[in-house]
Amino acid sequence: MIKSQDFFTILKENDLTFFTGIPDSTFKEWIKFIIKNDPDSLQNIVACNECEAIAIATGYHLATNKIGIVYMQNSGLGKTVNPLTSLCDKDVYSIPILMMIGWRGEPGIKDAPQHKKMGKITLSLLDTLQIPYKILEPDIKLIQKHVSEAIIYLKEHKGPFALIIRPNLFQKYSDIELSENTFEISREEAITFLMENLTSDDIIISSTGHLSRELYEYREKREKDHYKSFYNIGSMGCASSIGLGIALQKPNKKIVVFDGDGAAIMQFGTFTSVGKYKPKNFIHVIFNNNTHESTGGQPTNSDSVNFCKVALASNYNSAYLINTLVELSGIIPEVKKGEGPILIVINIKRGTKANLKRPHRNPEEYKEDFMKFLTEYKEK
Ligand SMILES: Cc1ncc(C[n+]2csc(CCOP(=O)(O)OP(=O)(O)O)c2C)c(N)n1
Repeated sequence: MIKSQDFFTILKENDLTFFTGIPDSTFKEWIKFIIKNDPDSLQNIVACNECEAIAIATGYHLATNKIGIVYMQNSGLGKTVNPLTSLCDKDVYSIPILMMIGWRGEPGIKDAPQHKKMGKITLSLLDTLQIPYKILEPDIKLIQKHVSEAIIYLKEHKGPFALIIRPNLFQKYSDIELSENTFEISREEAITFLMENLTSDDIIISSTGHLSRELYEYREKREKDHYKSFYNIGSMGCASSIGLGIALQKPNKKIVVFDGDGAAIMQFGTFTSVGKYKPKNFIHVIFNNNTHESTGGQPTNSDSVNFCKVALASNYNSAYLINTLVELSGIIPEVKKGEGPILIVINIKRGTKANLKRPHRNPEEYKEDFMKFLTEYKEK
């Protein structure tokens, strides 16, 4: 393992002090380091998605003639293909960017199913994009050499270069947690409350990370009615769009989306699609902890966002901001009677149980049960 400080020293020697991206648990200790050292010795801009991060680093380069670093999990690499090919590529504007890509799903290493395909194709996708890369080994001298090679390439060829990061490259940076929020409800309490008071027979589409895993645990411990859930374990930010697609086909069934603040921000445009097509049976719940908790608690930009105003301005019918279980309980009758789209933002504190379970069956099996449930519903 290497120390984040040693890695940063190498970057700083090469005038690389600008960072933007979406976090990955693969290098959460490194991200803790850049958050803690921003803005003293570096600048870190929290992006809404990886595509945007490439564009922000492009703007940084245009304004300074320096090279920005974009960090991401390899699941976000797909989102960057458009700006990499149509903005940064040498056939277009030739923008040098150093990418740090967390390698989930590396062949031969056990990982969750949503990482399998991208893990397998990460290096070949970079080859296809004609982006050279180095896989970083835990050897600081070798890393120094790779960064020097990257700099030579970036300056000569003026195009993107990638550093591939495996889990556990970085040592623990510090025990200091990233900032706490002051909210009082836990995600588990909010899920339990909603499941028991609002959604027992509804369809729930849940977002990537701890949220789907907590909902899974809820169902696993009780009725085991997983068939009413679509656990959107990958494709971060897509839960509300999946919900929209179902809601429009099943107008008599309530569709409840359990979303994260980071995920909602990642695909913010979805608010406009939901508002435009206005499904009456659509309830969108955002569990807002102001962080990407599932990848280590890095901040999202939600502390400066008013989700309720965004939803109303996008043509949702109503929107509620909830801080306590009493408030949540107070809106349930209205929400049950009300016409969608309805947004409920629940401010939740950080934290989750250790060793949260993951859905244990093959995702396709859950999908088949879920589709059967939807079909049978139609026949009723
Ligand atoms: C496109 C993409 N980028 C990054 C990730 C890695 N990732 C998984 S969960 C997560 C955080 C989700 O944050 P939020 O929606 O706020 O939910 P929380 O983790 O706080 O429950 C991230 C960044 C991913 N799965 N997909």
